[in-house]
Amino acid sequence: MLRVRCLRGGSRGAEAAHLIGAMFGRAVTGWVQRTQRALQSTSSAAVAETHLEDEHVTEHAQQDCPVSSYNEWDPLEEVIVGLAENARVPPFTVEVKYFRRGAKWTTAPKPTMSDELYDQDYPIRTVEDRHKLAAQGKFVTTEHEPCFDAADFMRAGRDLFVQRSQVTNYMGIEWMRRHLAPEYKVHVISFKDPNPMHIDATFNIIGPGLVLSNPDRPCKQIDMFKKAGWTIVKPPTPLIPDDHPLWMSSKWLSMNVLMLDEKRVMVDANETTIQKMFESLGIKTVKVSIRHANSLGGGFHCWTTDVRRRGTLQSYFH
Ligand code: ABU
Repeated sequence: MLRVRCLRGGSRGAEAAHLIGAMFGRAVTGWVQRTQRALQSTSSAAVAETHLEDEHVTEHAQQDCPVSSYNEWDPLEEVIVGLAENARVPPFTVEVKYFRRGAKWTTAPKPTMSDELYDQDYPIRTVEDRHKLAAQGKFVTTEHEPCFDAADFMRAGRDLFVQRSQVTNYMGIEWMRRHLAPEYKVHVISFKDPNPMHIDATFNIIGPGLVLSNPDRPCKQIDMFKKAGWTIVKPPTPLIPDDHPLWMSSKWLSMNVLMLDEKRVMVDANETTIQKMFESLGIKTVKVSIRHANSLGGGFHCWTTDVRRRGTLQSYFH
């Protein structure tokens, strides 16, 4: 059974929680509804399970750690879905429960976001200028201090892929590299993209050696993947109308999908061409309308955090 948690914070929305609940069927819908009721009846920022008794920290746990997600496609067991209402940095809620049950808990460096972190002269108007600067690896953020968004990383077992973007700098990438070494290798990859910000509508890994690569934003290191035997799939042009309001996102949210397991994907109900593409790859599509959440910022991959997937740590990149 899939467990869905709803958390307020960032650009994550309640609508997505309802949608995902509806999509997964009655059991999960009931859970989401109970969660929503609980949210309405409490001022606390998040909701936790009601059936779990308060637990003390014990020495058990590593073997049944509640947090474990080695890649983007292993069978999904627990997922956090964000809520947009009262979005803010959420207080600790499920983290404490996970920690009690054995999860390793790390807080990444929190940028001060001082003026020095931003290039005050960065050209925000002309796309040509931004293309030129992006080609030189220059973006609106400087290297004043580490900063990164997790959404600029993609997981594939022992290999992680990250882009230097408007919101992720090389110091942030280096922090992640040192933090995860030597078990994991962090590869910096780049794209022909004047405004990179979150990799999951650009290069979305959907299976072992299988990646959706945005044809508008070619990957400059694609040969590295081809040599490793990966299959590169170019998704079709999105169908979302040009006048559909989007926040900090592009129409390529169509490829911002969530894998439920290797053979099932959650995809926008309106994006029929990418649905056909998935079916031709032997991947069953679970169709959910998410366009209203697109307007708040992001697609399925953005709105969710896969807390636990069933699977083992492997290498898919040699
Ligand atoms: N945050 C994912 C969307 C980024 C993009 O549209 O390229």
